[in-house]
Amino acid sequence: MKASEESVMPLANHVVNGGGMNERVSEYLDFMKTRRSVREFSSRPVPLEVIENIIRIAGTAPSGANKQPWTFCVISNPELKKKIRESAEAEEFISYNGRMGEEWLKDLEPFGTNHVKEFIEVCPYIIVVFRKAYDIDQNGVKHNNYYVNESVGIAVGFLLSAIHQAGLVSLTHTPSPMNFLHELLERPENERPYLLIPVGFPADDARVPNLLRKPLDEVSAFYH
Ligand code: IYR
Repeated sequence: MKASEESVMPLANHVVNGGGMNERVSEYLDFMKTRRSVREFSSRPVPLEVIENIIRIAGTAPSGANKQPWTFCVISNPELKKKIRESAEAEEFISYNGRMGEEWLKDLEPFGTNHVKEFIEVCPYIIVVFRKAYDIDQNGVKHNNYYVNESVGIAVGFLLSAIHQAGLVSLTHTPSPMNFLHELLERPENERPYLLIPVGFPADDARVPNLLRKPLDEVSAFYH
């Protein structure tokens, strides 16, 4: 199918003009290498406009048929954060005490994680990402979304990069199962919780595990 003439536009200049390509991408690599998941947050406030722009950046992600099948819920309300923490910890407690196997516990050992999720209450904002399994229009009619997991995963990648660009830190937290988020945030029936992401400044004494990233030859295969 060909897009109609009226619905197309030229690309932004920087895409067409390849000058400085290697410098830009090398700088971006150095910058992204410094991004880390953080589990100890400061309660230092973050301007809401920054969070809004971070979400706008996530919203520029490609998605199946441009359906943008996501909702980013931003929670700063202390009572709601407390309830979310309690429910997340209850599920995590079960996971860490028998629900998941020995291998899981061993794989997580280097990260020093446990069922205590203090960061949910400490950080200024939690972003809970929902994926929209389908859309519901104003008349209550259901419409398909496509490649929803892929689309929302890409949007979250953009979100994490934007959080890093803002000089803030985040954690991709996956309380499991996380249906409690659907209830606590009173989301519509077409939405499913995808990830819980605390956002803020790191605690002064925050430490991160000393992780290595796999080298290029381990994560790629070239076919010239
Ligand atoms: N969701 C749990 C456990 C956990 C699982 C994986 I895989 C991680 O990379 C990190 C944590 C938790 O958040 O503690």
